[in-house]
Amino acid sequence: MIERTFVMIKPDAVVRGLMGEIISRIEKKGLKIVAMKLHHLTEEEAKELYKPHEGKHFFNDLIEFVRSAPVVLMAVEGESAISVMRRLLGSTDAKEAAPGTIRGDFSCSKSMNLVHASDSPESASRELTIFFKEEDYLKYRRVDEDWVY
Ligand code: FUP
Repeated sequence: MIERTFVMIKPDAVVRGLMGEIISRIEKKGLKIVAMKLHHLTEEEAKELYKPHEGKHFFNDLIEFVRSAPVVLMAVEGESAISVMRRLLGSTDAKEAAPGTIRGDFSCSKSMNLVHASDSPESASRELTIFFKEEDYLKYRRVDEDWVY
């Protein structure tokens, strides 16, 4: 089934110059980025995004971290996009993430783990609506009747 998921390239990846690498892996996997913006999260947006973690011991540090520099917000579509994106990322704790995954290849941290992606259809829908409106999702095809890229 074609799904749409929410992906956020976190401040550590942006500051380390890994935006291109991460976007490239998403594209090469065959997923489509249908909306994208570089953005500095407000406190309200950060708290809304991580609402399910409110009250946990790492919550305040997490909010501070995701607001420490710009992030890239994306809507990503494709066959089973939600689970495919999660596998591209690897485990939350990047020390445990398998080599070949984004976290496994570029991080050793549980908190600064480079990218967020929704973990279920319910989370995807909730998270996407925080940042995007229906008209933000753009349609395109790899090969059109008139243009071959
Ligand atoms: P994930 O879905 O892989 O992003 O992981 P979680 O939803 O479990 O956690 C959200 C974010 O909280 C993680 F990306 C990193 C951070 N976190 C910590 O900093 N410490 C923890 O012990 C657990 C999560």
